[in-house]
Amino acid sequence: MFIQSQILPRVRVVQGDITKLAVDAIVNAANESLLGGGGVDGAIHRAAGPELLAECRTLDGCRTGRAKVTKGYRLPAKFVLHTVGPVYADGRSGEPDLLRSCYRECLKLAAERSVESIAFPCISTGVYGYPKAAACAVAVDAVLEWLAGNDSPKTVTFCCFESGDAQLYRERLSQV
Ligand code: AR6
Repeated sequence: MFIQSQILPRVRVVQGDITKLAVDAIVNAANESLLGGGGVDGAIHRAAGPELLAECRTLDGCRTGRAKVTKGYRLPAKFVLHTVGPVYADGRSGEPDLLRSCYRECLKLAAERSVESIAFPCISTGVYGYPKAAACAVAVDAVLEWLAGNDSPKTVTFCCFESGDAQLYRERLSQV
């Protein structure tokens, strides 16, 4: 109870476009090439400008479940943490561990850069087909676990593009 009362004020849920958020770092749900795509990846590259792609070309891709960092360029955010969520097959092919790893790796990179505020989209729940409620449970549990053991980042935003997703996150957080 004590731990939850300390942690929950550090978490918020917003509905909207992650490229507009004035946080220190936003997370991109990318693919292993890190060379752009559709969904939130496309939106982030459009908003950041071509310098983002130029830096991504120097990174040599990213494995599923891992993360790499770039600057934010024309975004309000100073950093973009590019992570690659799992493509959902049947839920028994390592997807939950890989998705949990995306959240942890981003939080670790953020902490190493003393990032105070970070925002996550709903990784893997678009093109990659991860069931939304199951992905939400993994995301919330991974973030709360990290916050319980670490002072940085100070705040975590779950940025949901769709209102149904925001509802799922609010419900999950109200249950912890
Ligand atoms: N702000 C916040 N969330 C967004 C935005 C936005 N501007 N646009 C979409 N979403 P997806 P994935 C949400 O498909 O499933 C790309 O082509 C969307 O509603 O972007 O991890 C990459 O290059 C959904 O909840 O990412 C990869 O090839 C969430 O972002 C592939 O898609 C994730 O949907 C990655 O697939």
